[in-house]
Amino acid sequence: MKVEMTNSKEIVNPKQDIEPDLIDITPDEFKKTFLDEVTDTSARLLGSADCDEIYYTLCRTVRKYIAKRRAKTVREIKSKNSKLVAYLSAEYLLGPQLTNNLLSTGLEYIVRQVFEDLDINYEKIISEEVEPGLGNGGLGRLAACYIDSLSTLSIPAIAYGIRYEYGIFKQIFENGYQVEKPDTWLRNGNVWEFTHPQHDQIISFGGRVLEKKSTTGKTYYSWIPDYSVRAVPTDYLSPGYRTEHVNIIRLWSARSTNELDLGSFNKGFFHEASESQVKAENITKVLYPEDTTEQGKELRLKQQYFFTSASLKDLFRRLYGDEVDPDLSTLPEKVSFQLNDTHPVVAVPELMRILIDVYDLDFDKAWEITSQCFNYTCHTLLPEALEVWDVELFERLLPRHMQLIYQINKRFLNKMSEATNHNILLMADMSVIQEAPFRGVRMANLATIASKKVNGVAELHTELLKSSVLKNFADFFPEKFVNVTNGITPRRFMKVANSSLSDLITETIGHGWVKDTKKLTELKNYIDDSSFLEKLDQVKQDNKLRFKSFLHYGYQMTYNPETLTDVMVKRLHEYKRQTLKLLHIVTIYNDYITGNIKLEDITPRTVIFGAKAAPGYSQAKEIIKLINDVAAKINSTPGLNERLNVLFVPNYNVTASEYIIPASDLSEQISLAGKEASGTGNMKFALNGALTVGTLDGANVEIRNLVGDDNFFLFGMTEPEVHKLSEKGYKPYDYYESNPKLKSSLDLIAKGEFSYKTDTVFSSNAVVLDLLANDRFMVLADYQAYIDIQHRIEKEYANKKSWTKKTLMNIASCGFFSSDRAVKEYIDKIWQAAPIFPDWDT
Ligand code: 26Q
Repeated sequence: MKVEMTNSKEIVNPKQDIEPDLIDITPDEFKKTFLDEVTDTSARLLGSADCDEIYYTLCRTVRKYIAKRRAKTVREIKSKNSKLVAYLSAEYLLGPQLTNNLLSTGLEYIVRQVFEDLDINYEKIISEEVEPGLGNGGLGRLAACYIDSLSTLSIPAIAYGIRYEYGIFKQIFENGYQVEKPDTWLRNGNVWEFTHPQHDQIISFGGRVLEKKSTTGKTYYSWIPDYSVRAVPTDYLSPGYRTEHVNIIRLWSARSTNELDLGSFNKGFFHEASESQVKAENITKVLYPEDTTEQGKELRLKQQYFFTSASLKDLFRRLYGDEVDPDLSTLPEKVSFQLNDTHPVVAVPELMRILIDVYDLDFDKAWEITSQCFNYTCHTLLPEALEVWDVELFERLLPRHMQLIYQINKRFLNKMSEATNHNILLMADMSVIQEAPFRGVRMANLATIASKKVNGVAELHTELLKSSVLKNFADFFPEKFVNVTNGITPRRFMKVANSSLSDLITETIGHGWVKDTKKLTELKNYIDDSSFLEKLDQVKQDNKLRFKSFLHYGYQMTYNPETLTDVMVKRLHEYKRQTLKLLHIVTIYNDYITGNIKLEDITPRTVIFGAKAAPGYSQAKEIIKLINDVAAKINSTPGLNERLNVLFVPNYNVTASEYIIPASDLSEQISLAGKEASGTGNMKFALNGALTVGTLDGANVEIRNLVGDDNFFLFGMTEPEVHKLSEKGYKPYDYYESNPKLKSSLDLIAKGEFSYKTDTVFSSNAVVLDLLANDRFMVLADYQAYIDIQHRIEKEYANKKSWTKKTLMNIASCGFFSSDRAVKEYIDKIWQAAPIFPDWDT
């Protein structure tokens, strides 16, 4: 049915009565702008434009509205002289831009109408987008959620980062093995970018430092670098939801400072002619696909310095322009820098260098300012994941910064010496410089010393930080440490990803929940309302059908939407324990083939995996291979495959998450207690009505507290129990010997049951041997508890109505996990920034 085009604004949005739009445009007006733009960008009429061109044109049209709002925001920020939040992060996992921008502007309904009228398939056009995968996982996605909330809350902010030419690799499977393909996300250009070459910055490396005396006798230092590169900024606009406010994500690309060497070129030395360009551009060529520290990679340190130095200089340009002698003592009132983990911590000595060497401040004054400007978010608990840079490398690349770090450390240690009565052990632990196993710069210590506030990302994590990794710092500077439990944006992970659920919620309690998720608790009033519960079921079913076609068209995978959809999607890491899920699957298989369980007693279930392994993490890659092998066997076992299926969706990313999460019944959050700092997937699932099976780890603890014990499937050891067991000496083999089911499942894997080709037996062995000999993350110790809880889950799932009620309780109780709440906590506890459009308390 065609929608009538009209000039009347009242019927623009069929849901206008419940969800008012900000946008001041009629479908006819939009249609005209759009059609003009088609011709303008493709020199064609609509009829002969292909999908790609239509996608591009639509983006260009939408972008205009956001650009206008951005211009207004800039004017507002300037006139109010507001404090700025500068978020420094090496990663941003932004996800597709078009859907989010349509939502934020309120244009979505108009576009749907206009497209229907023009006979254009909206869904098809939307799916044209290649997402910018400029991050590895949780930390990068968190940064993207926070910038969305900062915009929605009208907080002036700039998110600084790197415009990697190749983002996180594209994962494909060959013979069950992970194969990495380059992510060519920029191949067709990117329509959302605003590049500002006029705001470039020169970034230097290497060389030496000269000590000089001024005419007044003052010693000063002059850094004579070896070489420099150009940093060119490209902005992505981040529009707030239903507000005029638009922040930017400013990503830096490296370019050569030299033009092509025409002399060499004319002599026919083509390679030499462009050598300096190639060398410079290498800096922002690829995202490191590791999500734990890869020690000692020079290029990685270059990336870190490159983007933080460019960002600081950009900020000085904005704040002080060409002022010769600005009042720098008020810098902490003008800006707060948030360090997203230790990756941008080299910004600390860089700010010191700017203040001392460029603006001629003395060291103490510079330190007073610097230590008021920075704050540090820690995202890990694994001591081996803390970044430590080789002193020799640091000195070679950034000699002046190394000098400043020594000076910072010396003053700090002098103070500590006094405070601790020269306790050498304590000082060695807190020193920025480690002596063994190699001389290194400990970035977490530097960050902690330099920051006004240090935060963990979930309650348990912050407590463990204070009692383990950063214990001595927390003992001496307790006021520094705060907790801010992570959050996720309800715009992308509910409104965009799950429009059926969002519409049902809005119909039921009004639209206010999108900006104030506390309102979701009102849904609890419907716990006994059968018609509401039926609708909630229907939403899940619709989402499962949507997921089914995603799997079918995208991956040629068959999925039965009538099954318990059991999902584990996250990076592949031993501590996250994908192998525990695997052992559960193998146990069901084993029970089936040995006749321990009848087919009709098996709960129909589809297990969905999604996980990328760092290319250099061989054990993780063996686990991927084993999951694929087990999946292949299960899916081809007659009888069993009518009840149990295992689907490993390749290349899990934000786009895929938007299909997978809304279709899930069960969310697997099964890390060893004390290892997952927070998790954010866990929040996305709960807010979309999946129930969690989880350990008391990271933010699971808080999810469980909010949803209640009855609505959360808890299992496994607690962190203190884990601690005790490792003190006592953990012996995985004892669990193997004493548990026949566990033993036979592991034996089955080891004997090659799932290795359909002899050359793949290795993966089975690698995984089993490690579990028996080391099992660093105590999979075997939690095995029985996990099997038991899965039995309980099956029983509970059989009672549809009670399951749906639990679903409702999860959605209604998890409003706390909105990134708006998290960002407000950062504002109150850490940044002391204020909104510029005054409507943020709605
Ligand atoms: C560091 C140095 C060299 C190369 C790579 C890295 C690197 C890159 C990415 C180290 C770590 C990361 C990413 C870490 C990460 O995503 N951590 C997750 O952060 C989430 C947001 O706070 C938490 O919810 C997760 O618990 C945590 O694992």
